[in-house]
Amino acid sequence: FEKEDERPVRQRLLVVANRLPVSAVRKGEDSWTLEISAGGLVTALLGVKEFEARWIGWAGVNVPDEIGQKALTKALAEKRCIPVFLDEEIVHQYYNGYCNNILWPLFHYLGLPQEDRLATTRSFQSQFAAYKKANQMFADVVNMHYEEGDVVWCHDYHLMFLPKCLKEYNSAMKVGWFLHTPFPSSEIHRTLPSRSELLRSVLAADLVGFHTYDYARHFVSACTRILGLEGTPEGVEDQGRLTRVAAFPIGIDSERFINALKLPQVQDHMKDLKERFAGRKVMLGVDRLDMIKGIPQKILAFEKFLEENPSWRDKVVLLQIAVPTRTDVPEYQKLTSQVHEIVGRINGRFGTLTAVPIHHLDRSLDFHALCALYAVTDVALVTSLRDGMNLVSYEFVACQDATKGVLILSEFAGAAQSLGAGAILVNPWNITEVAAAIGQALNMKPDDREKRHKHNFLHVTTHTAQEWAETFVSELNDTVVEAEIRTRD
Ligand code: ADQ
Repeated sequence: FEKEDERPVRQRLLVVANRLPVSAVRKGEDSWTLEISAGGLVTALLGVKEFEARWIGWAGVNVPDEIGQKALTKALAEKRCIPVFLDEEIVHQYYNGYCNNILWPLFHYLGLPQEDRLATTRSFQSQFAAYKKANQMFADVVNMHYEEGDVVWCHDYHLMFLPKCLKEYNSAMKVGWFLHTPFPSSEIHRTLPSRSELLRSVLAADLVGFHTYDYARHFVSACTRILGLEGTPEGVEDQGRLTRVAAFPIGIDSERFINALKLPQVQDHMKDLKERFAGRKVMLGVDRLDMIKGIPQKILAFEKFLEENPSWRDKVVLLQIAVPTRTDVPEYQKLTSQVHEIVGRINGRFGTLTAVPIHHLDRSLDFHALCALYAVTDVALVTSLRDGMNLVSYEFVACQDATKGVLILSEFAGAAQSLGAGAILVNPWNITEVAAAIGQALNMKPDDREKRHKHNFLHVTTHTAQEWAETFVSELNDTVVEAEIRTRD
C-alpha cells in the first residue's frame, strides 16, 4: 500500500477477490474512511516483491449513488484498490445465495439446501444467474484496468466463473485461480446442477491451485468424470490445451506473530491471562462461528472429558473465541443459539460459584490479544468438520515456542497434511475420540510436546504466506511463458 511514485516499475499483479482488504465507512455524501484489514492475503501479497499488486473487489457496502461511487473509487485508489459495485439484490442472490448457501456448504460436504425442493430449484436458478452476472461485473472491472503484461490472480469460490469471462475478453491474459476451501470429491460436486459450467469456466484459467494435493486430485477427477476430459500429471487437457492444476499450501506471516510476542502490550496481556488462570491448564478454540468449524462437536467433547475425568474439573478451562459471521443467515443464527445452549448447560453442570469450565466469547479479538492468548495456551482445539487449510492452527504453533503446547487437529482440515506429524489428529465427529485426545494432550510429557512442537514450528516458519504467494504467481507466469514458447515452436 505504498504510494504510486515511491515504487520502481514492476510487472503488475491484479488480485481479484470477492472482498477488498478494506472496510469502508461513509462519512458524508462524498467522503469515506477506509481501514485496511490485515488479513492473510494482504500480508501474503506484500511478500511478492517482484510484482506490484492491485486489488479488485467489492468493498462490502452498497453505494447506489454516483457521487458516493466516485468518492469511494478515489479514496480506494490511494490504497491500490479498485471497487466493483454490486447492488443489494445482486449481493443477496450472488453472495448470500449462490456463494454462501450453495457453494460453501457443498464444498464442505454439507450438501445442497433441501428445505423445499421446488423453491430451492427456482431460487437456485436465479441465484446462479446472479452469480454469473456478478462474476461478469468483476470481469468488466478487470478488463477496464488490465494492461498488457499484467498477471491476474482470481480468488476463491465466489469467482469460479471469472476465468472464462476474462479469457473471452482477451485470450492472452495470464489468469490464475486459487480455491481457499476444499474441493470436494467428484461425487459431491456432481450433485451441483451447474457442475459442468463451473468446471469449464475454471478450466479457462492457465493455472488452478488448491491447498492440498487431495483437493487438486478431486478437481481433476471431476473434470475427467463429469466433463469426460483427460487428466494428466500436470493438470487437465482439453483439445490440446492444458490447464495446469497443482497444490499450493498456504501459510502465515509467522514473523509477524513471533515478533508480536516481544511487544510490551502483548507481554502485559500474557501476564494478566497467566494470573487469571493460574493453577489451571488453558485450552483454546478460535474460530469464525461457522458450521464447518465443528464448534458444538468440540464443546461436547470437552463436556465428555469433564464427565469422565472429575479430577480435571477445576484444573482446566476452555476459552472459545468465536467471531460471528454471516449473521443474517438463519442457519448461522441457529448455530449461535445451539452453541450458547450447550455452553450454558456445561457451565451450569460443572461450574462453581467462582469458576466456570468454558469461557465463550461471541466476538473477535485484536491481533495483540490473540497473540497473547495463543502464547499462554496449553492445548489448542481445532475440530473443523472440513476446512480448506485452517490458519488458526498455524498461528497457534507460531506463538508456542516458549510453552510448547499441544495442537489437537481435525483430520479434515487441510492443515492436517502439513502439521499432522506434530499434532494429535482426530475425527471431530467422534466425540469419544476427541475427549480422549484432550486427556492425552493435557497429560503429555514435556519431551513429547517439545518434539511435536519442533516439527510444526519448523513447518510454520518455513512455509510462509509470502512463499505461497510467490510460488503461485511465478508458476502462473511460467505457465503462460511455456504456452507462448509452444506457439512460437
Ligand atoms: P477461514 O475459514 O476464515 O478462512 P482460517 O484459515 O482459520 O479460516 O482463518 C481465520 C483467520 O481469522 C485467522 O487469521 C484467525 O486469526 C482469524 N480469526 C478467526 N476467529 C477469530 C477471532 N475470534 N478473533 C480474532 N481473529 C479470528 C478460509 C478457509 C480456510 C483457509 C483460509 C486461507 O476456510 O480453510 O485456511 O481461508 O486460505
